[in-house]
Amino acid sequence: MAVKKQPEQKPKEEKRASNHDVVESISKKIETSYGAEDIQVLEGLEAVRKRPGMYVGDNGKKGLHQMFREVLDNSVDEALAGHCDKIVVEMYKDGSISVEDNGRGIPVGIMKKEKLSALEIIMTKLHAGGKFGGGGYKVSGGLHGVGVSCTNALSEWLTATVQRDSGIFTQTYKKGKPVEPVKQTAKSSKTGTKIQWKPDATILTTVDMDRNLVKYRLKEIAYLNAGLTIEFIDEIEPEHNETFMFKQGIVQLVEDMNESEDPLHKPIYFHRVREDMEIEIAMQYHRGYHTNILAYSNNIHQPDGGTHVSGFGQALTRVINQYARKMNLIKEKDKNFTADDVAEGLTAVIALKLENPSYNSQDKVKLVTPEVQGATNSLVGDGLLEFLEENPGVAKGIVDKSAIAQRAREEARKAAEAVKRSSAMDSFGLPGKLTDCVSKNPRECELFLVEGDSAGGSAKQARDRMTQAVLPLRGKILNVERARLDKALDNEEIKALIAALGVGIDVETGRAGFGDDTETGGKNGKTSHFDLEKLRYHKIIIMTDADVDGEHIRTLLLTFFYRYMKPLIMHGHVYLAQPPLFVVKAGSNERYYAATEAERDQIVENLKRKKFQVTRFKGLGEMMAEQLEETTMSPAGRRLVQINFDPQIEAEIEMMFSRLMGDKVEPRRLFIEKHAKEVTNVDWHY
Ligand code: 0RA
Repeated sequence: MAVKKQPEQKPKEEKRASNHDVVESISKKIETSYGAEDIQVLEGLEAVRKRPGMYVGDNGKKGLHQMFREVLDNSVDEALAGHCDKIVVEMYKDGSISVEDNGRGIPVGIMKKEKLSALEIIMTKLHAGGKFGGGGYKVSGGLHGVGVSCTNALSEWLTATVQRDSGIFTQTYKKGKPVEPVKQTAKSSKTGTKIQWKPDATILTTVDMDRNLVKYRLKEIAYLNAGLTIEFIDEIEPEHNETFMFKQGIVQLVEDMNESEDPLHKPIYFHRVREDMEIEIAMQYHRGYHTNILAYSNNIHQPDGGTHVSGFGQALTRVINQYARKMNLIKEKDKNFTADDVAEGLTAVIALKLENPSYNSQDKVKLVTPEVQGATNSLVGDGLLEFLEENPGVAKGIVDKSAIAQRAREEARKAAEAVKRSSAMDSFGLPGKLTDCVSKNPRECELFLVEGDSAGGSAKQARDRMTQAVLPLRGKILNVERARLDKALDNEEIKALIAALGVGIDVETGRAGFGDDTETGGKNGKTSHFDLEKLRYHKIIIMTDADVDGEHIRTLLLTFFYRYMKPLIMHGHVYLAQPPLFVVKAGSNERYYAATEAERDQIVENLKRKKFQVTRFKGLGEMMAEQLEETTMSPAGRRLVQINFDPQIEAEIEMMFSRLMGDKVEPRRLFIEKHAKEVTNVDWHY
C-alpha cells in the first residue's frame, strides 16, 4: 500500500528579515525623481531557491501563486501611485505567464555603486524593490513584499521588458541569473514594464496556475482600485479572457455581492482622504439575514478583520442606536441593539490605503494599526447619521431589521439552551441516536455522520468501537444558509449534532464578526459560547452515499459548520469520507475498489487477461460491514478528504456563499470540494 503524503509546509514562524526600512528609506527619497543609486541591495537569490517556503510560503500551489502576486503587486503599486491605468496579464501555451503595465517603467540606468543597471539589481537582489508612492500616500501592497526577485529566482526563465527613456530595454534570466546585460532593442515613445516568466518545475511541485484564482485576484484588484483596467488573456483557454474595470470600485463590489439579494437601498459610500491614510467604505443592507463584511488594507484582504472593522462596527452600532432612540423607535426601557443586531443583512466593503500598516501576523489576516479604529469610526459616525436623517424611510427599515434580529437572537439563545435539556438527550446530555465510542480522549476519537438508519446500522458494525462514534442523521438537514439561527436550532438533526459535538454554537458573533473589541457587541453574561476545547471528537467525518442525495446532505452539513462552527473547519476537524463506487473482483481473493468510473476502467485495464467481475455499490447501507470498514472507515484503508480553507481565498468563499449560493446547492458543493484538500490517500488494493 502506498501512502501519499502532502508536502510538508514550512512553519509560519520562519521569518524573513523585514524589508520595511528599505522600503521606507526609498519612499522618502524618491518623491519626484528617482535615481538608480537609491536602490539598496541586501541578499542573493540562492537562498530563495534553497528554501522557497521561507520566501513565498511553500514550493507548491501557494508558492506558485505567490510568485504571481509578487509581480502583479509591483504593477498595482505603480497604479496606486497614479502612474499607470492598465495592467495586462497573459498566460501562454508554453506555461509562462506575464504581467504588463503602462507605468513609468523600471529604471534601467546604471547604479553608481554596483555598476549595474537598476533593472538587473531589482530583478536579482532580494529586497531591492523600489516600492513607493508618488504624490499621495506612500502606499505599497504586497502580501509578503519579498519582491519580484523571488519570482525570478524560482523561474526556469524570466524576461523583463521596459519601455522608458525613449527606448525598449530587455534582460532575460535563467533561474534568477542574467543571461546577458540589459540591452536596448528598439526606440519607443511609450513607458511601461512587462515581466514574463516560466515557473521552475524542478523546484515547484506544481507549475499549473489556477486560472480561477488568478482571475479572482485580478477582479478583486480591479474592484479595489476604481478605474484601473485589468485585462486577462489566456492563450490556452481563450474562453477565460476577460477585462475587469469598475468605475465605481467598491460600490460596484457591494452591489455585485448583493446581486441575488433584495436590497433595502442604494449602496452608501464613505470616503476620506487624510495625510496618512485613505478610507473607503461601501455598505448596503438587504432583506436577508446574512452579514458579509470584507475588509482590505493596501489591497490585501483581512479575513480576521481588525481595527478597521471594529471601528466600523462601533460607529454602526452607536449611530443606529442613537438614531433609533432619537426617533423613539426603541423605547427608553428597551435594550440597545448589539453589533450583531445592526449587522444582520449588511453587506459592506472597507478598503484602506495606509503607509505603514501593522498586522498581527505575517500572513496579514488581521490589521492592528490603532489609529485606524478611530478614523473609520469617525468617518462612518459622521456620514451614517447624516444618511439616516436624510433618508428616514430607509432608516426605519434598518432599525426594524435590527429589532427583528435582536428578538431572533434572544430566541436563538433560548433554543440553544433548550438543546441541552431536550428530551432527545440522555442523562449525559448526549443525543439518543448517538452510538458513542469508548475512548474519552478527543484526540483519538472520530465521529461519523451518516445518512439514514440503514447506513447507520452498517457503520455501527464496521466501526472500531474504541475510537469511532456514529451519529445517523435522518431526513434533510435544514438549509442554514437561508434559515435564521433560531429556526435551525429547532431542527432535531441539528440539535443532535450540536449536542454530540459538545462545542456549543456561535450565537453571538457567528455572523457579524466585528471582532472582540467592538464596544457594544457584548457577549457578556450570555450563554452558549463556542468552545473548541470542548470538542468531543477531533475528526468529524461526513460519510454519505456517492449519489445526489448524499451530496446534498454533505453540502448542507458543510454549510452548517461553516456558518455556525467555523473554527471546526478552520482547524481542520471536518473531513469527507470517500466510499468506493465499484469493487472489481479478480481471481479468488483479489479485490480492488474504485471511487470513480475512470478508476474502475484503469483497474480493469491493469487486470488485462484476468477474469474479473465489477459490482457497483448502491449505497453505504448495502455494503457489507467488513467492506465498509476496510474501504471507508478503518484508518488503514480509507481515503479521507480534509476540508480546510486558505485565508487568502476566504473572500472568494464568502462571495460564493452569499452571491451564488442561497438555495442553489450545486455551485456551492463544487466550490467547497474544489478547495477541499486530500490529506490521506491510501490505495484501495488488498
Ligand atoms: C522603481 C522606480 C520607479 C519605478 C519602478 C521601480 C517600477 C517598478 C515596476 C514593477 C512593475 N512595474 C513597475 N513600474 C515601475 C520610478 C521610475 C521613475 O521615477 O521614473
